[in-house]
Amino acid sequence: AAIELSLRKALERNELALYYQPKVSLKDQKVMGFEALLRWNHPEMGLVSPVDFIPIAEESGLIVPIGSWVIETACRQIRAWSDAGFNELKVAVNLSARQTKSIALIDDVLNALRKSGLHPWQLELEITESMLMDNIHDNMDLLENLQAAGIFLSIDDFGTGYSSMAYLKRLPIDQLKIDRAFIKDIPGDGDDEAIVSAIVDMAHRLGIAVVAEGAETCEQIAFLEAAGCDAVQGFYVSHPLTADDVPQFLERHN
Ligand code: G
Ligand code: G
Ligand code: MN
Ligand code: NA
Repeated sequence: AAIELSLRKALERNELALYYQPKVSLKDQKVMGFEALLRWNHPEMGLVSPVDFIPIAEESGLIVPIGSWVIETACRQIRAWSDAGFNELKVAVNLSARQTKSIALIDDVLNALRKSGLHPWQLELEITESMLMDNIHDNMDLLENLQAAGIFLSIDDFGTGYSSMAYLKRLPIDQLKIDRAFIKDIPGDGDDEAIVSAIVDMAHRLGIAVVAEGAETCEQIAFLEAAGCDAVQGFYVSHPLTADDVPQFLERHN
């Protein structure tokens, strides 16, 4: 299709960009790092959401070179901010299903770390709960290899994808990101409050950190803090920022 053809050209034409959404610790308000979010600046269509082009990239296999560009660009960018004197920040990159099945992934990750000089723990990889459970045996091996390399591993959109407690116990996971569906009606919805509190307690007992996604209000932040959640990401703290806007954000928030 025409869109696939123009996506194929997008990388070489410099039409892809990363936005960065901050993640803030609830313990001390410190900026821990950013989630890198891919955007396509199409010459005619304008800004295209990943929701619309990631499926095409997956289907066509273009996600492998694009994903590799995302990992390398995110690592270089975080390294540049560290060199500029900001704290040692983490950067989180979203993986797609096709990437987790690609043998190139580990090499891409190790190359990006080597070229940028980032510490492995500064790179966080996010894999959605449903993607993880879809192919749990292969993913278990992949996560074990990534963990052995020192990479920080998160389960994205947690709570929407049927993971069994048995796997949660065995998976080499550092962090859960609670899906924003559970955050949007707290405080107030007693069921969601119970679910969020229970996820936090369970994760902590397993030695796993917890981030809440999609926090938009001061009341949500207060609830999450009281529930013992480690960190938040969401419009309340900041929308995803262009790389140019990040240094100013960091100056104001640390
Ligand atoms: O940033 P936004 O809300 O538009 O993102 C929409 C979806 O696209 C989210 O599910 C997010 O995880 C996904 N996404 C954003 N950037 C990337 C990326 O670099 N790779 C993959 N695979 N998914 C991404
Ligand atoms: O699926 P994933 O969790 O990776 O999706 C990340 C996407 O969620 C980002 O693209 C971002 O645009 C969106 N997002 C981030 N914070 C908020 C928020 O507070 N509210 C809503 N509705 N969306 C958010
Ligand atoms: Mn994510
Ligand atoms: Na995601």
